[in-house]
Amino acid sequence: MKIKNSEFIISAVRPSQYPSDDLYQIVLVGKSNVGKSSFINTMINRKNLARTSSQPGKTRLINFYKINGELDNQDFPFYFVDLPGYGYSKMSKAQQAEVGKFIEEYLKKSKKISLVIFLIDIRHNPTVNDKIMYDYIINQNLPCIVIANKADKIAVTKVDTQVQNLQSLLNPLNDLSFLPFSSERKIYKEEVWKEVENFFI
Ligand SMILES: Nc1nc2c(ncn2[C@@H]2O[C@H](COP(=O)(O)OP(=O)(O)OP(=O)(O)O)[C@@H](O)[C@H]2O)c(=O)[nH]1
Ligand SMILES: [Mg+2]
Repeated sequence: MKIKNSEFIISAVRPSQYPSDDLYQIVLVGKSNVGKSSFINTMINRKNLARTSSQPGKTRLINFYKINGELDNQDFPFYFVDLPGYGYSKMSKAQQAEVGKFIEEYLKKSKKISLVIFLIDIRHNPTVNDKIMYDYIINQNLPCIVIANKADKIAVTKVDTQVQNLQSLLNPLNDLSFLPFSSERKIYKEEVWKEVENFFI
């Protein structure tokens, strides 16, 4: 994928603020701090377009980034949509429920989702909240790929086995793509782009 330009469009808090054009929306879903915003920056070669933080729970809005969106651009234009992370333990239960509702509202009401990129941490088995979110995505019939992020945190020789292990836990049917990734080292980027491009149809 050639990234020619990328720009921040809007931080939405309600569906009426979602972009109304017909561009593909590729949305990042995952627990707080798993690396969603960093993933966007890495994929589009920008240091800090999507706001990242070492303090989880930073992204509380739905941020839309338009990629390759200039008028004369013949390359696939699309949005990366950065959702807030769920499961931030320092939030009260009520705040966590509110974030959950927010995520669900986007996944239900945006009619333009062409792909959900579901991020999990390669080091750990999926959390209870990961499982709930994963089941929700599948039950909504949303197209989805799973990214095992922070692959730099484990030995290179263990990456493949761990990705398979995570797939067997979440997707025993083996019918989704599971891929490793690392924003820290910027590795596996080409493999992930190749997979994402399959959803541009
Ligand atoms: N080692 C390592 N750290 C990463 C990677 N990706 C992100 N991080 C770090 O993890 C922290 C959280 O990254 P973000 O991209 O802000 O995570 P997020 O999922 O957007 O978090 P919320 O917006 O709070 O839901 C930051 O300190 C990042 O530098 C990775 O691949 N490897
Ligand atoms: Mg974020």
